[in-house]
Amino acid sequence: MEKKTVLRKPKGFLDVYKHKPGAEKDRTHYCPGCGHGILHKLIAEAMEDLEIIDSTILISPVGCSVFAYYYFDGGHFQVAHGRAPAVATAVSRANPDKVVISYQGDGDLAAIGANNILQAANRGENIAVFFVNNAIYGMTGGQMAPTTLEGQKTTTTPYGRNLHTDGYPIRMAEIIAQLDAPVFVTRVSLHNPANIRKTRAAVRQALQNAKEHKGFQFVEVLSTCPSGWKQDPVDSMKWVEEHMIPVFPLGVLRDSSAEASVITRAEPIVDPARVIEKLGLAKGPSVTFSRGEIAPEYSKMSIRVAGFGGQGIMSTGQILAQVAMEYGYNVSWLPSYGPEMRGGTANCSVNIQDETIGGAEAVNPNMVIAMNRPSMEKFEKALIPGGSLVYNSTLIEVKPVRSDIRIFAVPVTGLADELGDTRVQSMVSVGAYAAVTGMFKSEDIVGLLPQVFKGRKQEIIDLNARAVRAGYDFVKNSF
Ligand SMILES: Cc1ncc(C[n+]2csc(CCOP(=O)(O)OP(=O)(O)O)c2C)c(N)n1
Repeated sequence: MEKKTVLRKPKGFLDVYKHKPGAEKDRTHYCPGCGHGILHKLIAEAMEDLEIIDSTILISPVGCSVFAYYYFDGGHFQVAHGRAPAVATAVSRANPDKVVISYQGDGDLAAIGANNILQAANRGENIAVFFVNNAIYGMTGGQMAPTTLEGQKTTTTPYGRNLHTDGYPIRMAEIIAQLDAPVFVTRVSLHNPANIRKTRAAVRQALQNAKEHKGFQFVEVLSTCPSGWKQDPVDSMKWVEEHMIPVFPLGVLRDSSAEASVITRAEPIVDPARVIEKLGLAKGPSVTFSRGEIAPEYSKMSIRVAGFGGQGIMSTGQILAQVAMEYGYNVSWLPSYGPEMRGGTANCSVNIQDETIGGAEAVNPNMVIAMNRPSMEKFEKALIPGGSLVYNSTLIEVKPVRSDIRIFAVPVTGLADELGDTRVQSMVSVGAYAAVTGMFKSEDIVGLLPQVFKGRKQEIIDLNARAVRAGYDFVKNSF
């Protein structure tokens, strides 16, 4: 029978690459001559041949490979710049039967994420790291990376990398290889077919070890970036051979695959039952207050509180969450700080609902409490149609622009000042929130204040009680 060669996409890839909703293409977003596509193919083939497609979880980074989730037919997490090893650690420890891949560029792994990778390697996490070293920050247009060569021109080293001012190229594989824990550490290259075959073997070795849960695998892959290097693909391949390999020699730096024992980190260090008991969670939710009638639009809240640092933004959110717990709701509170603490912008997200909370950030809130103008301008847009905007009319002189939301102008700072202390603004906001939503009774909040201000003087508690009532009454009397 005649032998036929069938060229097809490896099954480790998805059938269709959905780059953008509605724009399905059958090719990748990589530039011609880029090494990422070749390495992607080698990984996808190995996933198929090692039968790990269903058990692979891939952590994609920030950089040109951010879109790995468009291509691979495995589980995915996309993470913040440099944080793939940390997320891979969590994923692998929570799922000890899975193959966890951390795919990273040199800006990602060797600059912003350098400590992350070192600590994960040193702990010998059960992960396979593919480190694409193209000597440059590709995605952002070709800035210097820690791996940029001496004399190499980049957008941030227009006269070439100067060792005296910019330091030396970092050899990550060598650094990782001298740690005790890693099992397999190698450097390979994609600059010609013979080396692509060696890379193929290295990818398989790393993934085979990962499949057998044999600890930390590190494959550094020298790769081309014709766009970032301002060269054509053919010259790029020559450049790897002539310039990169002398600085980043190829070969296996460490391989204890044969002797490495299977590492299992499934056993929790702390017994979860003890944690539950210690935190008092075993008792179930403590419901102190009974709920009143709540309009359907306020029965499930996703709230953004925003303003200047120092305006009590974080405490407003915390107190809303704390009070809601006493009514038996599930709650979350997530702070987000600007670069400065006092005087800078700050906001927090609060969720209050009966269902389990999936994500803590209030991306599309149904309530925004804006304490200053920049916060209102930023978060008014995010409100869902029909959502509620409570804004601090003492400090915000402009009017909200949307007509499809409910608007509550509350002079939060003014009401606090009338009580003699601007710092009680947060309690005025909490009172206003209670009146707008009907979710809390003002006297319930007041009843909780001794607990909130435990150990503080009675006069502070009384002042805050007046602030809650001031915000509550203002809304009740005005709207
Ligand atoms: C915290 C943070 N800082 C900076 C950036 C901007 N940024 C996006 S990609 C990138 C560099 C990626 O370079 P590399 O890891 O080498 O990957 P490549 O694009 O070359 O594949 C940077 C600095 C960001 N997205 N997040």
